[in-house]
Amino acid sequence: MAINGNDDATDSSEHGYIRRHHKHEVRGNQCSSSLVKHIKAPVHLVWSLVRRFDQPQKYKPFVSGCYVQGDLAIGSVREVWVRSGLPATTSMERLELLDEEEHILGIKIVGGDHRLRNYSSVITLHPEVIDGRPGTLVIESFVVDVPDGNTKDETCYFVEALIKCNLKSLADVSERLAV
Ligand code: A9S
Repeated sequence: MAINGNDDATDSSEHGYIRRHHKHEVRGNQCSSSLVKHIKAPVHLVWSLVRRFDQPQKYKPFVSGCYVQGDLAIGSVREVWVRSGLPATTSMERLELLDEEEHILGIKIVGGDHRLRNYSSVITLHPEVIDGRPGTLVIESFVVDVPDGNTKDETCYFVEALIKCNLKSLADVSERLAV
């Protein structure tokens, strides 16, 4: 039983979700953060976009395409093609966790011509009611090495800005489908 009287397993607050699913081991030279987005669309619809490890371009605005070796099993690796104008052209990413019941996707970046080393992220979806309609609370957290020559704050700011764009686009695509 947690101090606030909520039992961890049943605590359905953002705080409870973050504590349960978004704990990252953060080393001295790393930064970590989590972002929250409330989407006016039901969880099954948002999940239908998030779960597609083979098609991140369904909602990620910086991605032009993707190629996956293997059969989308845990451990599959995708090659993500990044749109021009960004500080990368490709990113190799491994599927770490895909939980169809709990709506959890975990990935690790394992390569690519960019500066995000040891990047690991978890995204979780939670049902909620928004304006009396079925909605989705999305939480995305990450941990990443702070590159040489950058500060923790700069690195966190950079990654948070990218994830905010991804979550805004996920909301736009989901809410358009939910109409
Ligand atoms: O795609 C994600 O889920 C999250 C991030 C932070 C992806 C970042 C990125 O794809 C760029 C957008 C190209 C920025 C990578 C891997 C490196 C970058 O520098």
